[in-house]
Amino acid sequence: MLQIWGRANSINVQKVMWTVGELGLEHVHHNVGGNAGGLDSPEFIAMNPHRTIPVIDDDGTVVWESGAIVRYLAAKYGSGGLWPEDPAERAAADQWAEWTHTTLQPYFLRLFQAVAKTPQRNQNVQRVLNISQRVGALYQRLEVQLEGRSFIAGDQFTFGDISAGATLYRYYKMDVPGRPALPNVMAWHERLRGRDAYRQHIEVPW
Ligand SMILES: N[C@@H](CCC(=O)N[C@@H](CS)C(=O)NCC(=O)O)C(=O)O
Repeated sequence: MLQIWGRANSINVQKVMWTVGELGLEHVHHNVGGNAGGLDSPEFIAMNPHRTIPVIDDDGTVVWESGAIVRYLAAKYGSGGLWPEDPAERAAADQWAEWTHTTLQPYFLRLFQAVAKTPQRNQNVQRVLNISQRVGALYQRLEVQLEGRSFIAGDQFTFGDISAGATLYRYYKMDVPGRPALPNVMAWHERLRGRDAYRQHIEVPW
């Protein structure tokens, strides 16, 4: 059976769990990482030498890196749905997933650390504003992409919505100064919030 390692409040684990939820996959979840520890055990290192979560073992197929796991699960269990069969349609989703991992998420996590993980009295107001502006400019790209589209690659919900979509709960729950008005992103967020797996795995306290 599919096994997943990683604490439920890690954004990278959340992407995987959201995917598992969308696909309705039976699984066993191991709570490791953060206060639970467990990433330095020889057994864990044998699965993932980088000692990070998430990791999955799908009947002997071990995969680490959240983006790779989401794609593996979508390709294996969601062909024609989460995983568009047509390479061009798939690339339309994949480019946004890749962009999220390489561009949006690193800046987003800086903002998250500076706002949500730093007591207000210790926050550097100017630094927070600078990061917020950068992150806001990146969400503006999503705003443009979502014009006239229900989901990131068109009318169908795909794995491309999962990576970028996983940031939205935190972005709107945090007290972010200078957050721009993003009507298309907010409408997309509402559509994602209508999905059971999103609410179960993404709307998790950090
Ligand atoms: N690029 C990796 C990043 C993995 C990563 O840094 N995971 C964090 C959690 S989000 C981690 O393992 N932190 C150590 C811990 O939680 O103890 C991925 O997407 O899977």
